[in-house]
Amino acid sequence: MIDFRSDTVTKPTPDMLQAMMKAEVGDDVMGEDPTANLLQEKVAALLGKEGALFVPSGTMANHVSIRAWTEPGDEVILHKLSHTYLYESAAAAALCGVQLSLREGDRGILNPNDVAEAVHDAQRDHFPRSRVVMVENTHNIGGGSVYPVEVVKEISEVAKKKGLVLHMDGARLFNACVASGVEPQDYARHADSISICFSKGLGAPVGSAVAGSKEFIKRAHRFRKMFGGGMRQIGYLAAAAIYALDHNIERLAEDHENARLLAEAISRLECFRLDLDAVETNMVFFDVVAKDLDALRVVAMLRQEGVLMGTITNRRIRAVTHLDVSREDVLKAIEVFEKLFSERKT
Ligand code: TLP
Repeated sequence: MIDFRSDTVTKPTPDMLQAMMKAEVGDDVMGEDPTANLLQEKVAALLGKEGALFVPSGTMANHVSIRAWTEPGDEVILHKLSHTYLYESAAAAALCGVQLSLREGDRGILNPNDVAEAVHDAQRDHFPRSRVVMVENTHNIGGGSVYPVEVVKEISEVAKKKGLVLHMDGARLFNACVASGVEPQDYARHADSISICFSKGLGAPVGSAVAGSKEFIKRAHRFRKMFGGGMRQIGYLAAAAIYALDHNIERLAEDHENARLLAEAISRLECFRLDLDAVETNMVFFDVVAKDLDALRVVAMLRQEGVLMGTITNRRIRAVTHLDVSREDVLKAIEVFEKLFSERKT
């Protein structure tokens, strides 16, 4: 099977497993896991922050951050297609007690003026207290789109001026960095807190981190424990994350090239609609326009031929490239597409 369902599906390579097996470990809830501590220092340095915290997932990274910045009844401003709104089991409501203010924006990118307008007047008790602006970089459902760093800067200036903080969901920050040439620190300097994931494009089996000031990390640490994310001998997992940071960032460029190759081939088929300009990183979104097909049917046909992709709506399909999809795999997938769909009309 050639698995384009997500970059979360990668399995550790033998070298990564070796690094995991050699890890020195201790009880991390007691702060005594040397490898987790090393990872946290490394992440903090990479992002130019005072501290970092290893957490089990991107979802937890976002919610220890939101909870650390807010009190129940506060409001978080974010894009209406953000992962935190669509795919995190309403944790913002259930675990943090916050209200989400959903905004528009081309391809998942918020507009600084719109953010400014969304902030409530802090003096009026009728309104929720606007507290956090959240940006997702790259933006998943926006198409794997890269936040221009100037836009992040402008949004952070709006936030600061109005007394809010900016949290960046950087589950795929390194894809954004590799695609744009912007350094991780140069994105992170505009964010009061930032999450990254090791288990997406970077190929580790588990894990994410959040970074920010010492004070923020202290609060996030408390909520990690409260949310059940205090883990013990996690050096084995932290070693995989360290390996991922050391070896798997630059190679994301290959995933981006593979995504483009796949996108170009799909865009030539009449029964699909695909905007090539929207393919900026490792994600390819396309719509089924043929009347006698829909997304579920297309995905089922591809599966029969050994190609896995995911549906987003009944017309929209997502394909994600990653470490476990080679160029040869992409070429094979293209052959499958051509075999199945080149004769189909709209
Ligand atoms: N995204 C997954 C699915 O949950 C949809 C995927 O396959 O893309 N932020 C962003 C931007 C994400 O894309 C994801 C995962 C998360 C956070 C959550 O990470 P995990 O799955 O580690 O909780």
